[in-house]
Amino acid sequence: MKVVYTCFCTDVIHEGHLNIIAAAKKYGDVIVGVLSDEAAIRFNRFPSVSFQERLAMVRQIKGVRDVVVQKDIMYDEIIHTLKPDYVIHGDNWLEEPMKSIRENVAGLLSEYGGTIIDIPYTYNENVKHADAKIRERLAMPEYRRKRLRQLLNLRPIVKAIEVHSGLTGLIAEKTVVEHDGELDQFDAMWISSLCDSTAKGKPDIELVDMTSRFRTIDDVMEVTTKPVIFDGDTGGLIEHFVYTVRSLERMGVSAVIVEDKVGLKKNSLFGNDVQQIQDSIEHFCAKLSAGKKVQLTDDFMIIARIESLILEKGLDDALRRAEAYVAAGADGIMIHSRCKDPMEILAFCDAFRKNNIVTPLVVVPTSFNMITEAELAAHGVNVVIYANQLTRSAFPAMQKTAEDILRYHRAMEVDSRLMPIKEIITLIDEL
Ligand code: SPV
Ligand code: MG
Repeated sequence: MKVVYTCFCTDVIHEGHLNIIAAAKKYGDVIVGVLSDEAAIRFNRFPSVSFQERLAMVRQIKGVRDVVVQKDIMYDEIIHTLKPDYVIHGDNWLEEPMKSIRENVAGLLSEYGGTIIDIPYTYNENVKHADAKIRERLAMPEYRRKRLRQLLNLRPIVKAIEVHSGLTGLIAEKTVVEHDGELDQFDAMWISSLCDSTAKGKPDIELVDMTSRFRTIDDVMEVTTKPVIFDGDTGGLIEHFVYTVRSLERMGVSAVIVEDKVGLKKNSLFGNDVQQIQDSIEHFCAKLSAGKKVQLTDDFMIIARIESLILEKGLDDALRRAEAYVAAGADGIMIHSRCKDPMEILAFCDAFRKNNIVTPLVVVPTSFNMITEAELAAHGVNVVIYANQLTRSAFPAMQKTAEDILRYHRAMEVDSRLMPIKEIITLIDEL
């Protein structure tokens, strides 16, 4: 008997999958691979059921001879092991970003004369409904909140990008790229105080109040499923911070990052060019402990942000604070720097990791932007936040368009750089 292989990356079996199995059976014995969690989250949604449940679900399909684990998105290992005569897949993999997977399979099969079978991808009302149900489930607070902790266990480094609206949320949610034969996407979203304020034309000084910041979170959450890390600025008064923690946790936010500053907060990237006051270790620890005390689930994280390097207080001060904040209950440490050279941040990470290998480390490489994710991970960093790049790329593009319309007294000259209306409409999902 010939062997036909297909790989499933799904939380429910619907008629689309059964169509694939029915078509596959005509060619030989069917083996189905179930994609591991680690691989699935590189380009697909976070699984809403466990890997074991997905295996069991596929094992129940009639007509499947064998069920195996596929550990990578690309098929190298599985094809070398199984040497299938055929690999069958829905024809949706003829398009980006999955095209590169098909190319990978074609190359591997050509080594020994195997064949690809593309069958029409099934997309009807039932499939659409099943898909929407998974998305809705992933967006529910109880599923979304714990996702950051889950990702910290699954990803070598969790990648978050700044969002401040439904539209930027959709970009974070849906952007998947293929590069050098690998597929990748963002894991999480950062609700930046800088960009949330900037979008409202306001300075980043805790002027945009919590009610408004929560509205932004809600706009983002309405159209996304990925976990949210909230920039909580200083957290305000301890008496207020505890309410913020409760609200964020209830909304399904995964983490709040609070910085150890008091008084009028200014953006860290100003450093000592403006007056900024660092909190005392004792007072900031009291804030962290108070927050930890009121949270109701084990999912929610309170991450302490250390401003010692920003305020030029030195590495020892930063390390002393990190130790104290962890002892006070912080679930993670964010270390910030505005040096262009990443050495300052890396020195902190290396020193911190000498005595602590478990507490997640977060960095925001806006100034030290030449460092790669892999290099940061090698120094013990767990979360990288691209904190403002979407806002900083959109603003000049909008400004240039406005200038050119004024310059030419019509819109024709700008049109070639605009997204077609048809495309912008398809960005938005309809129920
Ligand atoms: C933000 O994005 O608002 C931050 C990061 O707090 S930074 O602007 O670098 O201080
Ligand atoms: Mg901020």
